[in-house]
Amino acid sequence: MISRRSLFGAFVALSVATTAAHAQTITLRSADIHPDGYPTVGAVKYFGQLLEQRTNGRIKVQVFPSQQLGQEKDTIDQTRFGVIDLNRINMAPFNNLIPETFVPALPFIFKSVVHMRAVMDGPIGDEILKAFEPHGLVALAFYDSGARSFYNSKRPINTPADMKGLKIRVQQSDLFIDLVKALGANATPMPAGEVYSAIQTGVVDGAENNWPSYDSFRHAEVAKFYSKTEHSMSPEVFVMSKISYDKLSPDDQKLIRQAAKDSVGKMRELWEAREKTSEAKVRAAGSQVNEVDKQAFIDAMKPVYDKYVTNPKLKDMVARIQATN
Ligand code: BDP
Repeated sequence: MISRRSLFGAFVALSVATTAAHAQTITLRSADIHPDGYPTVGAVKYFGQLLEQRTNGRIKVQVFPSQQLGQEKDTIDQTRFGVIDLNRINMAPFNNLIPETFVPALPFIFKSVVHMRAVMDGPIGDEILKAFEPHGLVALAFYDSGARSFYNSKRPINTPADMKGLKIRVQQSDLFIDLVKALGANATPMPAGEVYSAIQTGVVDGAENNWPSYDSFRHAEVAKFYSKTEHSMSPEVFVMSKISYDKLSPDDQKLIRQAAKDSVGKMRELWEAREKTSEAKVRAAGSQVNEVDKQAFIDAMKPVYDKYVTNPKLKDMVARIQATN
């Protein structure tokens, strides 16, 4: 027979357990400058769904798209200080902080998407992910970002000579400034959110990006000439604040890492579809697209390699990438 006391005891224990379970419900806030529906936002939401399923709802992810938490560079600091838990961001704004991150952004370092994935999915990719840790960030996964090409409001670019004198917006990365300078154009670093009006008002003549961003940022409306230089495949990276990560149990940390890895395939699926629809959309809306003399662009990039690939570690990494099939 159960005594009153033990019934009471059982009730208390249960409510404590419930309270404890409640107290342990964790919601992680994730930043993205892209709007809802963009592949990166979709991939992080998918990551959140996986986590929620695998923890029976104990860990949730709330994505703040459309620059709600700020431009990329601001969100880096907030993530390092633990104000934002997760951040999907391009590698370029990390270039000045973490030298390893400029390696996959180097002009023409990858021969193809297949080559890029082989490198980023393998040991070189892991080394680059690890390089974030001393900077207060746990880099969880790379996401595809296609190839970036130049576009502008003035003229088609066929050879580097056509770039001469153009004012081109770049991401806030010295590597990208030098890349544009090596082509004889003027580089203006600025956050993505300011580029549309900068082109519209003539502060810059153009920028460089992949099809989905050219479309999604509506740059196609103000810069009709899209020239397929495909000069950089600077990937996206999904990072977590080390402060937030360290608060989790080792088991939860493992779940986070695994769910991030498992979201890469989803990202690639969303990305491939979006590249096609964006390209078709901007072409139909009147963008003038042209192929370029690629070799001339590759040749013009030598000074960038000479300036950036200087120490033995980076030289070795570049050599290993070039040797990867
Ligand atoms: C897009 C990236 C985004 C960058 C943006 C840019 O997805 O993270 O911020 O380019 O050019 O392709 O700033």
